[in-house]
Amino acid sequence: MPIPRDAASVVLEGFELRVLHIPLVSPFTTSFGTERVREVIIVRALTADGDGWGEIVTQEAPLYSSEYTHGAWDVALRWLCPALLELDALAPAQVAETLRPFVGHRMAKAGLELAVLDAALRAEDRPLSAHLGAVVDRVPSGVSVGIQESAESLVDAVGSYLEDGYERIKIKIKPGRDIADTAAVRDAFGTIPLQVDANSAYTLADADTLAELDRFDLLLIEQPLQEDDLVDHAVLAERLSTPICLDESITSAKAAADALALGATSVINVKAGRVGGYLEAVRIHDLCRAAGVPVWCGGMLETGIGRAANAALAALPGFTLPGDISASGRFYARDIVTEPAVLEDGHVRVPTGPGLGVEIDPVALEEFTVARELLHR
Ligand code: NPG
Repeated sequence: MPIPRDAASVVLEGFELRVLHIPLVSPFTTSFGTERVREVIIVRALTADGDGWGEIVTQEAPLYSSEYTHGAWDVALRWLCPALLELDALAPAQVAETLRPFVGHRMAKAGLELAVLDAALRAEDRPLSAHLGAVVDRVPSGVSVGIQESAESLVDAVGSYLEDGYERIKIKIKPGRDIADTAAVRDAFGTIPLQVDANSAYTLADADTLAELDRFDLLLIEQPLQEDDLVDHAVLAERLSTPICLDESITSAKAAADALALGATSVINVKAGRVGGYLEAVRIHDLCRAAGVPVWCGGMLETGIGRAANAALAALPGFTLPGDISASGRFYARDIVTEPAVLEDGHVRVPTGPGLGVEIDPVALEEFTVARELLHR
C-alpha cells in the first residue's frame, strides 16, 4: 500500500526564528556534559495559508555533534531561510532539495522543513502522523536517565520513573560510570527493559569493559564509539553479544545503509534533527523495515513541538522498540504548547489534529524567548 507522503505547496511569506531558554526540572548529565537550561530555536513559517511551527534541536555547545545553537541561528538566517524565501511556492519535500547545496547543518534544515511541513498540512487539514504513515494512536514511552551523583541515586531516579509507568529505561554511561551503574539498576529492578547510551565516550581500546556489559542482557548499547568510527563499531559488534545501536553516526539514509552493510550497527536510533528532517527519518525507517532492522525514535529534549512530531514518527510500523518519547514533564515544568505530552499507562498519545496537532502557548513562548528575528520575502 503506497503511503501518500506528498503535501501541497505553500507560498512562503517569511520565517520567524526565536532562541528560547527553558529551564529543566533537573540537570541532565551525559558523557559530554550537564544541561540545566534547554537552549533551542523555534521556527515559525509564515505562509499565505497560515503559520507552521518547527524546532531546531541544537544545543548551546557543539558537544553532541558539530552543530550548536548560534551556528544554526547564523546559517538559518544567512543562508537557509533566504534560499527558501526565493521560491514562489514550496512543497515540504522541496525543502531538503533546495537546501542540499549547503553542506551539513542538518538540525537547522530539519527545523525549517518541519515548519513548512506543519504549515502545509494544517492548510490541508491533515495530521502529520497520517502523512508520515502512522499505524497506531499511541506509542510506548521510554525515558532517558542522565548520569547521577552515585549508583544509589541512579537507582532512586530509575525507581521513580518506573513508578511513573515508563516502559523502558535508558541510562547514560561513560568510562568509570558504566559497569557498576548498570549492575545497580539490574540488581534493583530485575528484568526491566534496559539499555545504555555512551554518547561516543569510548574507543576500541575499551572493548573489554564494554564486553562486560554483555552479562546484563541489555536491549542495546547506543553509540559507544566516535561518530566517524564505523569500522571500529563493526569490529566491536563482533566482540559483543549486546546489539550495537548507532545514533550520532547515522546522519542520513545513506549513512544508515552504509553502517548496516558494514555490520557496524544492528538497531538504529532515528532522530529527525540529526538526519536533516522528518522526511529523511521516514526514509531510514523504510529502509530498515525492508531489511528487518529494528528502529526507535530518539529524543533531543524537544519542546512540545518536536515532541508531537516525534510521537507521529514513532507511530510508524518499523518503530518496534520504545523510543525516548517521554512526557513533557520529565524535562519541563512548563512547555510552549497548550497541551504538553503526558504519560498514560506508559504511553504517549499521537496527536491527531492537523499538522503537528498541538497549539502554541503564546505566553510561554514569549516568556522563554531570548532572541527573535523575522525574515520576510
Ligand atoms: O528524551 O528527549 C529525550 C532525551 C533523550 O538522552 C536523550 N537524548 O544522546 O540521545 C541522546 C540525548 C541527547 C539529548 C543528545 C540532547 C543531544 C542533545
